[in-house]
Amino acid sequence: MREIDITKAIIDKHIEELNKCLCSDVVIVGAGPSGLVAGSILAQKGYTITIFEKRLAPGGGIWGGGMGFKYVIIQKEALDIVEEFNIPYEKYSDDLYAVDAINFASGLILEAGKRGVHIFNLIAVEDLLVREGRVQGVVINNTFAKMNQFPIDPLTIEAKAVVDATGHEHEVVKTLSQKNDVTLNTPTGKPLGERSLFAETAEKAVVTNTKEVYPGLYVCGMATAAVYGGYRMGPIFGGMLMSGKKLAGLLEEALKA
Ligand code: 48F
Repeated sequence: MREIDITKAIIDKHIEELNKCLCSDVVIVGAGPSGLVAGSILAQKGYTITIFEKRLAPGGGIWGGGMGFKYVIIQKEALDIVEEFNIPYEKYSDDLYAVDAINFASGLILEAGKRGVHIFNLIAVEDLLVREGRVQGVVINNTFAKMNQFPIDPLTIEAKAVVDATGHEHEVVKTLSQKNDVTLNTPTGKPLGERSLFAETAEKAVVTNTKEVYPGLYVCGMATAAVYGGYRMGPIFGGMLMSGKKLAGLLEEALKA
């Protein structure tokens, strides 16, 4: 066994997979719960789905549970999605179910991989391809290059649709709005900013506000709160799952049209 054969295998496989994603059907930015659910549902239907995650571990805000206590809560109405992803859960009360955060994150990630979602970690989306009034792709860079502000030029990926699933940071919508003279589909044309914690209202709004925010750019999960002025909800995750599922439906319709 030669060490360079191991190296070559890794390089070959990485480049092979990245090449498959150059013209993706959908690029999802951020591998949190909403992005993973949306990507998994669409990949199962045969679409080429690429998720770029800037951190080492996909899973976003799931891993830390509530304040580092390792359970998260799912409400009854989102339980079908937990079951679809084969994630173990326990009934806690009439409408609240407890899920071990580690099982939850790893279950969503594994299922996404099995369904053929291309997840690339340590890659940050730093800009967008905007042409003729439409988002047509993303501009990506190595996370360390971005963190250290090294002067390294990025690469680009084309997509029929791009999704901001970056959570509280709403990095994609923020970048689009700050760098371009564009009007978003919000009351002011700009991101409205997130409001304080109010779980029940927040959970409903996350689903309602899952939509196309600018031609070719969709928003799901916690990013919807930052873009549309929704409330935080804390460690209850049903809204994230339902947002991902709703997004998959919207994108399927758009991709068919
Ligand atoms: O925040 P996150 O988990 O997104 P989400 O699907 O879920 C939110 C919940 O986790 C939690 C909550 C539930 O009650 O409030 O916050 O909306 O995951 C977002 C992911 O996006 C990545 C980030 O590292 C995280 O893993 N991300 C953020 N900006 C970029 C990015 C970027 N520019 N490029 C790539 N990944």
